[in-house]
Amino acid sequence: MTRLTEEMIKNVPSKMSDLDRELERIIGMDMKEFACHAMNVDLKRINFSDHKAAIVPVTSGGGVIGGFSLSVEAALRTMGMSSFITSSCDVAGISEAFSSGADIIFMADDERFIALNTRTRSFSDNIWSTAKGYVTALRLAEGSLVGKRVLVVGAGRVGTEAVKMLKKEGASVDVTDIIPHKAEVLEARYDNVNAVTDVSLAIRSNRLILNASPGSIPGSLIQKGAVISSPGVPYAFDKEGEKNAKVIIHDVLSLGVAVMAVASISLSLFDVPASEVVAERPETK
Ligand code: 2YJ
Repeated sequence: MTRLTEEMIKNVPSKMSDLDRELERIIGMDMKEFACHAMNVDLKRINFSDHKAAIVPVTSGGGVIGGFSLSVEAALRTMGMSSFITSSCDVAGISEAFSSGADIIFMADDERFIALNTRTRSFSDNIWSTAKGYVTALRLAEGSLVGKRVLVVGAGRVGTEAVKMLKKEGASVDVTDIIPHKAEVLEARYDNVNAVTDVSLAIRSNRLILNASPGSIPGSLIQKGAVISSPGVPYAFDKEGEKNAKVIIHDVLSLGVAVMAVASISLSLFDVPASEVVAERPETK
């Protein structure tokens, strides 16, 4: 999984209202409405300020990323949640979060990023939530995905969850990866999923694209009027791609965090089963 960098997220807090406006323009909802819609929850049923979130900086692996906790906090505050960053990292930070009465604890290492609901002792995760958010955004931008063909670029963990969700949306799915075997595994596992070995050909042949890869996509490959939902980091598109596409939905962190928050709240408010809001573990593949 791509590790975020300070450079990638440096503008997240200051651009939060731009993201809200951009979402309004493309899909007619702000981030909070959008996350509730993705989770199939009526916005009026959640009082966001009732849910106190702690963000715990984590030093393991590549260490703390400057601005990461601040960016998560900014996304949660935009949704009206009361949120704070613990003054300590790691285990001391978790104990601080509990003793401060946090209902949800956000924490990430290099592999996993979870929103632990302290009331239910279950959590939502960023992989599942990112896939959910970007599949939902693609559907809203396109109107409906029923009977349509969607290309998933990148057969990693977000891509795999997206493939499953797109099938549930009624789409037929092409999947491509620079390591063809990864796409072929998904083709073998799921009906109506077609692995395409030639990544460029796959992109050229599809108008609806969910990009969950870290690679860049040359604009010359993108169809005029393409509708693209792109959680992949770093940002994949050049000026030509932006001109050709009708819509590119992308942000580095906030949409996934927004869906994680509503998913984690749903664990306690709506008895959502914990298994529904996490990605499958790689070892079960
Ligand atoms: O607490 C910190 O500052 C760091 N331990 C954050 C680590 C962030 N984790 C990653 O970048 C992972 N690759 C997962 C990111 C998921 C974003 N979609």
